Amino acid sequence: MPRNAQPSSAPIEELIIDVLRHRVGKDERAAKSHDWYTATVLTLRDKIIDRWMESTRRTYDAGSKRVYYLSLEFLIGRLLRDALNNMDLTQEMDRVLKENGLDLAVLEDLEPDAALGNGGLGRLAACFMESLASLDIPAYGYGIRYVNGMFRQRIDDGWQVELPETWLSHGNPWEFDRRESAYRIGFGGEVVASADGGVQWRPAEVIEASAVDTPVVGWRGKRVNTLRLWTAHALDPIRLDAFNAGDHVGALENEARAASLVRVLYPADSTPAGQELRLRQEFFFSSASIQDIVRRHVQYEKDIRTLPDKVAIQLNDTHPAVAVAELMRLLVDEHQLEFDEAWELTKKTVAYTNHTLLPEALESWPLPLFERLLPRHMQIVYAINSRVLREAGKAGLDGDAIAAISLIDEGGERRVRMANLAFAGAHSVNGVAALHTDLMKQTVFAHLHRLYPTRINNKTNGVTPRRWLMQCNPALTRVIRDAIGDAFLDDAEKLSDLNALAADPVLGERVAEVRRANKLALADYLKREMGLRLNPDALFDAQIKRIHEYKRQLLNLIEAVALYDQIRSHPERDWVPRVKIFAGKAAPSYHNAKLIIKLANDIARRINSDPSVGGLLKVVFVPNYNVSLAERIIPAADLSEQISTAGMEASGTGNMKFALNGALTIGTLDGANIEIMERVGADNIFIFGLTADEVAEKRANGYDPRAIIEGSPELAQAVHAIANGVFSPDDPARYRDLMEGLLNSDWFMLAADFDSYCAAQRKVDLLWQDQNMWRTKAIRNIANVGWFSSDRTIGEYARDIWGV
Ligand code: NBG
Repeated sequence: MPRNAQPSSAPIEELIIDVLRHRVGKDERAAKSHDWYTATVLTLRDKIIDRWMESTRRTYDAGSKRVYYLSLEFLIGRLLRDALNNMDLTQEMDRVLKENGLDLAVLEDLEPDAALGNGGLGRLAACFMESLASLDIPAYGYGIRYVNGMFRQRIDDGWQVELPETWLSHGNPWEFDRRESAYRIGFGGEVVASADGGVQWRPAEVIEASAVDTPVVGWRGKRVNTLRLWTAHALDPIRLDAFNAGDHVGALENEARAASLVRVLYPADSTPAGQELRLRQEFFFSSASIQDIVRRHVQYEKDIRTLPDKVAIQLNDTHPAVAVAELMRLLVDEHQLEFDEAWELTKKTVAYTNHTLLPEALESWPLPLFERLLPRHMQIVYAINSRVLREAGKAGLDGDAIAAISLIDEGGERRVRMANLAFAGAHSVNGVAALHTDLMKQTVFAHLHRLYPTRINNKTNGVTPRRWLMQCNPALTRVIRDAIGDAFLDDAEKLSDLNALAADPVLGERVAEVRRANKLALADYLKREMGLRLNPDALFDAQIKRIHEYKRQLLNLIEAVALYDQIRSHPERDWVPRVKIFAGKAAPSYHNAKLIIKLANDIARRINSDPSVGGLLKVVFVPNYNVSLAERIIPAADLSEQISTAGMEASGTGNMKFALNGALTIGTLDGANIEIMERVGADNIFIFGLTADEVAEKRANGYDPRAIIEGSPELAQAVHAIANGVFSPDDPARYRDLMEGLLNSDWFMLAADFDSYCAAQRKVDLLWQDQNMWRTKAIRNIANVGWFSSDRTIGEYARDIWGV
């Protein structure tokens, strides 16, 4: 790439033209929007690079401890607006582009979403990266550069269709290919005795991991950290002899096999993919990251024994748990440490975050697969296990407890339990909301918790207020600045100054104006994209998240059907016009979740075209939910649906984003909803339904959903209508099994919560009739959720877990 002729301190108007000509290769007059987009990013990137180098130098000079965040997912979304905002260059760039006849907003829309994640877990990793940089903490994010990230969702006749996401098809101007930072990643083979008396792993297959770096700019450009994503290459990309012999495709097989490793993100949320490829991906990125970390440490510090003083490794869920065994292998086999010393260093260096209690999501691998793919790691896992089980025996734990603690699941087909490996190999194991952490202690990790009672701790999730307030809702940000000044921009908890103004009618009016403008913008967008006509004065009610039975989109849909019946039966009542907005993807193999998407679309078609509800109720399913769509919907929502079965949503982070933008929450006492309620006050949130204890009690002592359904006329009517094909006349039996599931077992307790959910919805309607009161409560929400900034969360990780 030719060098930039202008120093990056020159004014943007000069830089951008220079970049356009010399790096994009276009004359201003010939340049198309996409060329300008690339030039804009590269110009900004040059400014960022200076800070990046300065940050790295500073860390190096100070000999600071670094944080390494290992995550199979980073759901970063678009970067342009984020980076402009954090570099404080939005206005200047906007002006320069205008002078060239361009609109920054239009260019922003050309950026594809980097959708390298499924949902909350991946988005959390992205928020954490931003907060780490904003808090000036030296950190690397490590993950995989998927060529096709999360699938693109199309809705065909109401059904989800999955298409590959081609986010890299126009190149990615943010990234730097670091072919020199490459590591060999082995698979299979055998373990042999080495000359020094130890052992050596001789893999049968070796792939090269090479780094692709993206700068992550913190707030006010304070620090720029690195997101390092690994891509894969064959050591021997083309077998020339085969090629010359005429096998033109076969000669490229090695490269194709390597490339397939980083092709897709497994589109499974809270369920293990179960495929060998997934385990290969996990080892591939964990090994590359650990090798990179150890290399950097030894290069700077010269002494492997100081690893925990300079390195903190955070495992984002169990996906990178094999990193524990890989670090052990490097310490023992490559750095010749004694096993016990290596084990102590590993535990001091590694920490683990658990993100779900769903039993099907606790990863475990069939032992024969693990052993075949990673024979040396299998030995290490056994050696770790024998130490852990000896400690358990010494602590007086009984047979059942020991079986539960073991890294090997011996019940049935033998499997390696990755969560137990992560727990054993970490000095800290944290949950992501208070309730979730308590339940971890009581359920999945009960026995490990008895053995290591100080290890589990809580770090309630957070979201970055830069993206989830300032960037997605600039108008609201302006109103808040006018009301309380700028302090909240640097410390989200200063939003609490709004409390004094919560009942101020002028502020209420301004907040309402902003929301109305955001609703108009969303309505416009949905008209363009889906041909829908929405009333911006209706209550916008949004449930946007992965489609999963525990999240209970079905509860919301059944309530829509019941409401539809009520409106038709009682047209004389003063109904509040409502738009129910749904968006989310279902795992491709998750039959019921896909059926729920179809149901949402079937219900929407029926209700939206029925003149007898006269626009009082609309149901919308917006296709292809992603970060950018969330940024449009959240600022336009009046009501946030957080209605999971209590005890099942580890935290939720959408709940925080909505509240920060002044939506009121209707929700269960689950995940972080509880902490949101504690902060905004029980009067400013609509809580309904069973508690986690009540759910557990009912599951243990028998629960009869059929009796509940038949005893609730509104619910019975809705369930029977859906079951009998009222919404699917083309296939009347389509939802019969789904509804039978509710009548017969209802694991997620929709029936138990239905009446109380409806009652809460009618309270929502009632409050809506008093707009002044609604506005006050909305302001109270904004004022009191500053604590859910990921800056606060990262501050706690830094203090309690990483010691940085
Ligand atoms: C998800 C939980 C959410 C939580 C995010 C981030 C997984 C495995 N877990 O409740 O379901 O908010 O993690 O912690 O994706």
